[in-house]
Amino acid sequence: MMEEIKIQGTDYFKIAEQFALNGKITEAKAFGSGNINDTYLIKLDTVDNTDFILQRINHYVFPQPQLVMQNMRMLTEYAENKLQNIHLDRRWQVPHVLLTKDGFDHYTDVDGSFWRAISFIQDSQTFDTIQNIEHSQEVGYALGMFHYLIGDLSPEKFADTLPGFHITPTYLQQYEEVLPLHSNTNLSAEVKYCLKFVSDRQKWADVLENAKAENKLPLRLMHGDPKINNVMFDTSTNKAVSVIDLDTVKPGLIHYDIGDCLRSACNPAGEEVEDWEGVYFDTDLSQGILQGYLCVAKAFLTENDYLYMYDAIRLITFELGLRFFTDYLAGNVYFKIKYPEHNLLRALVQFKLAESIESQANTINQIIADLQA
Ligand code: GN1
Ligand code: MG
Repeated sequence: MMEEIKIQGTDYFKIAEQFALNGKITEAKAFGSGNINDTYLIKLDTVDNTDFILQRINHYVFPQPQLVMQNMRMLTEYAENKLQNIHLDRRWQVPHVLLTKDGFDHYTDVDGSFWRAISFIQDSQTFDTIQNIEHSQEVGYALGMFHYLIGDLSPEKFADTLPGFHITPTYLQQYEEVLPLHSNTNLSAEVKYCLKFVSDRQKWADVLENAKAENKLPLRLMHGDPKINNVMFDTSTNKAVSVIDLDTVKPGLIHYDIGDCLRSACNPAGEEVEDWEGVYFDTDLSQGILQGYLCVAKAFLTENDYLYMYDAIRLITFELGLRFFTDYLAGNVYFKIKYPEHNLLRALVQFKLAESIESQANTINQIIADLQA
């Protein structure tokens, strides 16, 4: 293979050209609302749907981005193949990894930044908040399809690209490491609320890890980040057509996915809302999502999988609040922020949501039991 040519990293248009094998770039713009990577939409002058998403991978979060690409390629190639061999009476697409002119699945610029490109799912869009019940059923269906398409892949073949990801006890350890930095400062009422929120739930936070250790929940391949805006919807039919953002695909629990999907999609206000005290978990939406999910997933779920669903929803919501709060206390080193208190506000939103989940435990458990029956 040829040696990679180096281009100045700030000029993403030039970097995009490395992946634009089929045409000339007509438009390149910042895209989406990711908290970690830098994302751009690149449009080409072709008629055969070759627009793509260009991303600069955050090295702090993903220390070995080449392994992220390895996982992504294994997953997308497998899922695409499986899709070709089943009969599906609706549109479904798997994003695919683009290669550079020199045949690499990434491009490293002179600053050492790691860039990669993925096909854009044409005529589709994402939503940051759920629109209605039909929408929730489609989000659930999308997660089900995702799990179904990769269900036969052995998780051991995939690299652990993000050690500790969704291991709540590990996040608690990190939290405890940054806490002493703040013991002498004047604490606001919001920070005190968060501190108490975490300490009241500390003992329960290993619920999924214990279930995994006791072999009640098997290690499976997971998406890792199936939040609402990672599901693409066909712009004309309003049906889900793809699940995107495959950076966090790695061995884990499907419960992390179920929990993350519901904590994200059943919060009608979305996770970037100022009025955190008004945040709540909508159980009707959760019913819609689980119904859509189980249309596909019922075939491969075990009795134990249902037993831990409620815990997963509660835990991943709590965990994301804890991750935001820890990052706020640590000086905002992980999640991108727009202002210094941003991660504190995000934490409050998730904790309020977790509170709402807890107060509706009976309803949620009943929904799960009715759908399982
Ligand atoms: C991050 O970058 P983005 O928005 O796809 C984070 C997820 C969180 C999410 C919250 C690698 O995802 O775990 O749930 O923010 N990704 C990573 O919006 O930490
Ligand atoms: Mg993501």
